[in-house]
Amino acid sequence: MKPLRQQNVVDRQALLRAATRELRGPARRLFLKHSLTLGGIALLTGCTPGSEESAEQLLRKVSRLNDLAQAALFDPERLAPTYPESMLTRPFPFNAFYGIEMVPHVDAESFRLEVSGRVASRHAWSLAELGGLPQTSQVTRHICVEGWSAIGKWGGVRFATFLERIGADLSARYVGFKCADDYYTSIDMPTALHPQTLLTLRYGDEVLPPQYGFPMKLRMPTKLGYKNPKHIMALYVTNEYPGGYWEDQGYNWFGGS
Ligand SMILES: Nc1nc2c(c(=O)[nH]1)N[C@H]1C(S)=C(S)[C@@H](COP(=O)(O)O)O[C@H]1N2
Ligand SMILES: [Mo]
Repeated sequence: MKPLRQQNVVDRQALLRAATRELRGPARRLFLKHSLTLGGIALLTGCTPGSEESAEQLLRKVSRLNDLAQAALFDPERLAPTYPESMLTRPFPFNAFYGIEMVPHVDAESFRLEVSGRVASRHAWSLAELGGLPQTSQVTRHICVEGWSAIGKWGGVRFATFLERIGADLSARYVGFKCADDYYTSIDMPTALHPQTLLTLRYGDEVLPPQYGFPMKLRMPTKLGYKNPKHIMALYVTNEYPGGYWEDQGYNWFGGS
């Protein structure tokens, strides 16, 4: 337990150094004094709110600072709440950037999960192979920024186990996901390795149904709904910031709950 905590402290300091390095002299002093007035934010981000365009840029930069803060505060050992099965929300809500009639239907037989980037093995995984890895399940709350939350039960492989199997570079910054609809997103490596982050193949006691993301959904009870990709077709490990479908339209990237 100790080494992980120490690691986390080192990461926090590294992040703080990275954040302060980004700042110019007067802004750094403001940052250290915690005097985050609007003028302070303007200095901190190098943006002056005035025109609509610069206000937008300003908000994006504040959101990226927020990512650094959330990453620094993220505790890789802290568990999100779990619930008894008696509290499952029925029916579990469906949500996507399109209506339920547009849900993609992926062929189970021919499906292969593509793996690329900073990994030792680019082997593409069949559903049978993924089902052969150690399975676990959990009952957690999914929170959507559209104003609803629901408790569901998902089962699958610990994502940390999967990343180890493919020989992923666990010191890389991001894991990116490409989905069967045009959705895409990406997460930070500490969250990818969190013990409750599961590559899920099942919902409740069934194979994950199409509307909930067949063939698989990455389920993270430490992140908001839009960070949890459904219909994953490909994933990659990278140090280049990959963004996401909603994130590129202004949603906060870290997206912790
Ligand atoms: N591929 C894909 N994944 C996605 C989305 C999407 O539109 N496409 N929507 C996200 C959002 S905003 C939410 S709230 C959840 C909804 O998951 P559910 O349908 O299982 O409730 O999926 C997330 N993952
Ligand atoms: Mo959502």
